[in-house]
Amino acid sequence: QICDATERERTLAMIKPDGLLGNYTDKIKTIILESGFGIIKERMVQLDDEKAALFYAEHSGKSFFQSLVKYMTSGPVYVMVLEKPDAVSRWRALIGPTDARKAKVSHPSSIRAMCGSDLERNCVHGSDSPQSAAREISFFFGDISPAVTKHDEL
Ligand code: RTP
Ligand code: MG
Repeated sequence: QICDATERERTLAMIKPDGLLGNYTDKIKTIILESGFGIIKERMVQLDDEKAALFYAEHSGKSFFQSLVKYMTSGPVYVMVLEKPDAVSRWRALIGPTDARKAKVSHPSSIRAMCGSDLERNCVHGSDSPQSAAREISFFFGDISPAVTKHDEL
């Protein structure tokens, strides 16, 4: 049992404003649960410019940054902490490529193919590494209990 528990990994999943507006939340959560992820935490958040810019700080120098911040603040987002073995890469595989327009051709059963529109409006986010996942999970949820719980000593 301890062996299984230590193989667990967590990632941050987000339904972006276009996903919420298009009423894809229940559909996406069903896919998540049917794919064997546990949903450890979840909440709806309205990002402001400062928070959106901080979340995507790695892209701050890029041409699409201002547009990205505008998109990410255009309505609420729904953030979830997902857990299962290889959660980071498994969730990235489920959502598909960044450009939803291309996803509809190359990965038609992906989540971005289902609810995204183009390179920017791609309806979902996934952490790109375990390090990013740790940063993004604490960004939205602060310090939460770790995946492996130590048994209490009596
Ligand atoms: P995400 O971080 O949201 O999961 O997306 P990703 O890893 O697949 O792509 P990333 O390169 O991290 O880009 C972050 C988000 O910025 C928007 N974007 N716009 N117009 C453009 O050239 C462009 N490129 C990226 C997308 O919303 C992308 O998800
Ligand atoms: Mg990214």
